[in-house]
Amino acid sequence: MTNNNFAVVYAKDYTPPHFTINSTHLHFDILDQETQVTAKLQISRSLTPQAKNQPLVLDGKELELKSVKLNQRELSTNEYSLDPDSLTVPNIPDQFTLETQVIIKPQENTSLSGLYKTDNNLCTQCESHGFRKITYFLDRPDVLSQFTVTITADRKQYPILLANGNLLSKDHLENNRHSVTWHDPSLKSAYLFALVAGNFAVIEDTFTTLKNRSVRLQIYADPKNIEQCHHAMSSLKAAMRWEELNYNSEYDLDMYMVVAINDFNAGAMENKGLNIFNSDYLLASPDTATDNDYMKVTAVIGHEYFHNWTGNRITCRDWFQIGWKEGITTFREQQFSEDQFSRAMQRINQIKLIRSRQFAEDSSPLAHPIRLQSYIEVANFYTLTVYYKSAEVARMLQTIVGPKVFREIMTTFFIKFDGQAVTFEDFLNTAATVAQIDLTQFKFWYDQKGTPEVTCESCYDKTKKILTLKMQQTSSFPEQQPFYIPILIGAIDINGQEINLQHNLLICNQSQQEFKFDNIASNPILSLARNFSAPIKINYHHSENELLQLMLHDSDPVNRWHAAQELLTNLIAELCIAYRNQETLTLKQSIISAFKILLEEPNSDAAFTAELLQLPSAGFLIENMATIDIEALAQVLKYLKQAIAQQLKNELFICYTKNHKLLPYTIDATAIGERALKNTALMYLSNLDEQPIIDLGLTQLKTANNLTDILGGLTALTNATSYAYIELLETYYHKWQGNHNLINKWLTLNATIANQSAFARIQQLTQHPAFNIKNPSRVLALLRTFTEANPIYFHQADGAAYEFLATKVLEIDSFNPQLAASVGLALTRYSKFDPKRQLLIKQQIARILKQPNLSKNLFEIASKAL
Ligand code: HT7
Ligand code: ZN
Repeated sequence: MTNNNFAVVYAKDYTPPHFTINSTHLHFDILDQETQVTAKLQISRSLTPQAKNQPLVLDGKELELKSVKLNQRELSTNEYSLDPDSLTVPNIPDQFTLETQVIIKPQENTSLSGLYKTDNNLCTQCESHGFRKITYFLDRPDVLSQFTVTITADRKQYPILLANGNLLSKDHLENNRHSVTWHDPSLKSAYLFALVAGNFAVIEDTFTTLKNRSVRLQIYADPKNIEQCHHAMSSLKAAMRWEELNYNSEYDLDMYMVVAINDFNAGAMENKGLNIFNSDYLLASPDTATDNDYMKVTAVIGHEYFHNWTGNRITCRDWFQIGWKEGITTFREQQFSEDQFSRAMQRINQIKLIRSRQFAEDSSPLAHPIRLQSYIEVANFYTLTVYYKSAEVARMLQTIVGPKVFREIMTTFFIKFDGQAVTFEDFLNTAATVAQIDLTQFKFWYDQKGTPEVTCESCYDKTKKILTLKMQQTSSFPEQQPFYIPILIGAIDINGQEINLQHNLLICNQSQQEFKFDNIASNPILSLARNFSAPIKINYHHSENELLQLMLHDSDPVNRWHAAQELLTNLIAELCIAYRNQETLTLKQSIISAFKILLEEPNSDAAFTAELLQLPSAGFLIENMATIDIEALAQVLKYLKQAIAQQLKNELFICYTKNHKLLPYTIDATAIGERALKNTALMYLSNLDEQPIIDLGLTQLKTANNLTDILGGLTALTNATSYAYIELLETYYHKWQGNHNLINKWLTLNATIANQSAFARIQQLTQHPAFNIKNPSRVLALLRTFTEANPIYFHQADGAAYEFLATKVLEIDSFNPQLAASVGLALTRYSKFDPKRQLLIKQQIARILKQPNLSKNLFEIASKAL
């Protein structure tokens, strides 16, 4: 128990369930003011000695219990006991049927967990602990049951009634009501249960598996948005084929349904055969979704589909194992996306996320290993570490064993553990057996927190032609064991030519190590951790000239980009010092020349060139600079953009014109790349604040046939200091106000404008009709974007933005604790800041902790943050 009386759950306390639920029959009677849920469970006592004589304890929360029947006999209230979290029935046989009837009120459920109302429809979210808010059950992932679900509702209000599996029957009832029954033949955990009832339109397609089985595909959405579902449908078919070709796994049911809703606490949910999506991650049309949104839809559709094997058919034994299902699925999603779009740009975006946000999590008070040891509220741990660091660990395993063996590991695992609830050990043991390697040390990646740092020193002996590379591994948690780190290495010479090394994969698995390479003809420029082969920080001193060579010539695109970022980060750090010393800021000619080459080189992958030209984000700089001087950083970033624009005006303009093609909108890699590059050029140019550039932005707005270009134009115009953009934003609000996703975009755009009025604007926007604090997408678009994409103004010196955020977090906590905890995370990333700012943030955390009736979600985040 914590001092707030919240129980802490420990991984070491896991015990197998005392009962199994062989079959589950649910009946939902959806009425105006309430829903009645009747659950008939066929239960058997487990054969383990510990299960003997145990009472049945079912999880249940916020349920109004009407009756309990044991083997059809109604129990009197003294034959069972109830507390706020459970129903206990003592004295039960080894095999029995238990029937409960409860009343729930979805229209009053604001937490978006369990059964809840969204617009005028009903839907469920059961991961992690939502099912217990629907009925009494063994709500734990290692209890797998076969579900049959009947839903009865008004025919007009709820014409569509969906649940997992196959449709068994449909009936018209009296009083304009109807009823449907669904049966899911697969065994599934309760968290994968789903129900949707409401008024939706549908698009349909079929997918024929390689074994020639036909699967019916349906995507449901609000009738006015149904035409925006075609991209999701083609992505789904691509994902299904990709999974067959790459992992040899076929879809198992006859139907696969996806539903888009507007109120959702995450991106999407992989419920068996009935995925529920936040509409932000499903709907796409040229004028409502950017290129990034299109790619996101493909990625999330893939992610939820890939869960069918890694998560659903093979599930987690307990919630401490979520990093397994989320990591491996995220890795598979990334592989899929890399195959669909620009590989380099996809990988760079994954790395950006890790290096700016996951590393920040690792260095915050909420740092945790991929496999947690304890939690108060597991919903707080669907984190960057659990998803993205875990995906990097899966990728490292692939790097170590090679793609062919990795695939063999996966297919062997699928066969061996199908239908089971597993642990990380089950996966690693399979991997070790198939690859015939010892993964004991590799496992530390799952159980040790923090970002390892590898400090490298190289020495080249010109006469013997030997290169010596020394590595030292350290961690901010000194008690930890060294990690098993695969470091892909390459080298180029001074002319940018690749130098052949005898080995390209180094394993750094000790605190100190030395590697030697012979026959190295000339002094090599090292390219370390190619393709970001491990989620680590590398400390290695490259001279400015070496970084320029790597940026222009490395054969590894990731390290070309990495070199550019390092070069610019070093430059920004130097300029910050110059700014503080009141020196004149100047931009090095070498960087201008390199940018010139990039702008002028024929771009076979324009999306990649656009990435190379980006300045490191403020978030990345905060995480990676030794000291943070927010005021200096704001001025230096402004100066740098202006200086680049001034000195490369011609080249940027030509690049813009070359890549600005008024063609019909397509989402192929070439078109996406050209738009990215052109909008990068426009963004730089907008810093010149000159009328011809403003006109260019305005013309782009007028002629654009897609949202990427519209937002490119709007971003440029809001960036140009002298342009009166307020009116323009209002015009777009009126243009977009009927569309949920466009209003999210509008709020995001407002929240990213990095100028002095940023914080005042955010405050005002929380009162704007566009904002709705009850809708997670709106809250994230405005508040999360402000804290993460506009950190310079979130961290303004007086701490007013911290106080404002804490107030909003407390308000949200009263109706949606999960969302409150997620937004509140911004107040836990303070370790990089000066003592004054740290104090101001901590005061707000302390204020949160003093609040009576704090949810356990927010309590856990805030108490750990102090
Ligand atoms: N597995 C899903 C996680 C999720 C979730 C977790 C907690 C609370 C609400 C949630 N909604 C979805 C999504 C995924 O990773 O695919
Ligand atoms: Zn997932």
